[in-house]
Amino acid sequence: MTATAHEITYRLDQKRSLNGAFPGPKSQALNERRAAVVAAGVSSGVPVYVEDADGGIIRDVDGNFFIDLGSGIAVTSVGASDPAVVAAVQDAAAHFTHTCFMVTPYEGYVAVAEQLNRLTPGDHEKRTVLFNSGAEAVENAVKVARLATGRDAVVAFDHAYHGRTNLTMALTAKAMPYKTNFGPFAPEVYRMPMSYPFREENPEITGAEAAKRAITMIEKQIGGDQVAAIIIEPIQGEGGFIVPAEGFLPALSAWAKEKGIVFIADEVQSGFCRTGEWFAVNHEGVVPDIITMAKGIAGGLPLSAITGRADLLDAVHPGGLGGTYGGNPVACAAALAAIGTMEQHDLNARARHIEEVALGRLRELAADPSAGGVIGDVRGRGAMLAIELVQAGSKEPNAELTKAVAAACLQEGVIILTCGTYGNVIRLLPPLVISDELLLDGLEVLAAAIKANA
Ligand code: PLZ
Repeated sequence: MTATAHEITYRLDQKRSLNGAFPGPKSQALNERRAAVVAAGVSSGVPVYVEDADGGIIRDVDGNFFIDLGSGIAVTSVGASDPAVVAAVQDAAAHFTHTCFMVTPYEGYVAVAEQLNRLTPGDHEKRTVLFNSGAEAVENAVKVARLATGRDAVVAFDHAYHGRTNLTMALTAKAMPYKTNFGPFAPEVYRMPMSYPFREENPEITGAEAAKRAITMIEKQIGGDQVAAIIIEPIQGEGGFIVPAEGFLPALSAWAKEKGIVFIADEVQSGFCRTGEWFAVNHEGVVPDIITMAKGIAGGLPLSAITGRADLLDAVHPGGLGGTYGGNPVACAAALAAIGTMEQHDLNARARHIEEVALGRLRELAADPSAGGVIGDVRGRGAMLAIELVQAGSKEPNAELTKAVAAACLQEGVIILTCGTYGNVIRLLPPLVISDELLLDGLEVLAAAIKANA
């Protein structure tokens, strides 16, 4: 049976509604206050301020109801105010907000580690460490890989996004806005060609061949025995929701194993039911040595984690890993509740249902002559879906149209995110608890926006 959102109860009316032009007066006033105090380097895609959010709806301070097709960048998969998460957070906070796990430990941290060791792929012995952000998880995965292997080099891929801290900027591929003028960057990071089916020169290239291409370059440019880790997003997020050709990830991970290279799957964006599996690597049966997690893990609270082979993680000397806030007790309580909600409502099935509903609609739209041939590619898994917009009849990226479509959607009350190295990808990341009605309404708005702007 296909899962529906019917058993999910909502606090806010799940309906798009705008009361006049926005930003309304309250949001405008907040924007003015903000401009005087918040650094210009932090920008927001949507000019309204949030007052409440629930299910697939974000309500602003002026009473506008927006459809949320972004989940705060793939975070609020269980919704922005899942009752189980809210109750767990309230209860945890009422007892203690912090003690520092490195000083006086508590059960929540251990319980989250138990859950992550259970849910991540592979039935080998595992260990977990908790942190605060995705970037911090990535940094620590690389630290562990370097220590455990005694090697320096780290391999990342074209179009990769791994964060904004110094090492993760080096791992991230795109200069603007993430890297430009923020260097110098960490050394010993090497970039290899990704499998990007839509943009391959040879459209016939298989996943195994694309892996071979990268492996040959690694061997020639670095030497396999110099490489501590290969880090890859199994479905690339910020880089454009790029799903590598089938066989690419298994071939890479098999080669890494052969060479003693730590294979790190960065599942910060793709993890926790987003793609219809607990982790995106599960679609091809790949078992990473270390997996990085954040975003969807804790229903909106800041928490991240690395889970991996016990021999790698336990190689680190006591005191070598940690941080003041890592595995904060309130965030741990939220994670346990969010994981509970994912299991109780079978959000993996919900994500697959969203794929069924949305992918069909997007493919129809791509083939619809009134969309003017601007949808070059439709791709993704589960509730991590995208369309790549091009100049009609070519593969030339169309960033201008992408911006215009996102703006037109927002104008109609639908929050839609863009991404991609070329800025020409519209991505859908709805909360997994969104109702079919809202999802379909959002997709109709998107279709109309494309037709009107194509
Ligand atoms: N790895 C795969 O997607 C975060 C970044 C938004 P943090 N992606 C959203 C932005 O412009 O800053 C991300 C990711 C993958 C790592 C990260 C980093 O996670 O929690 O933002 O540090």
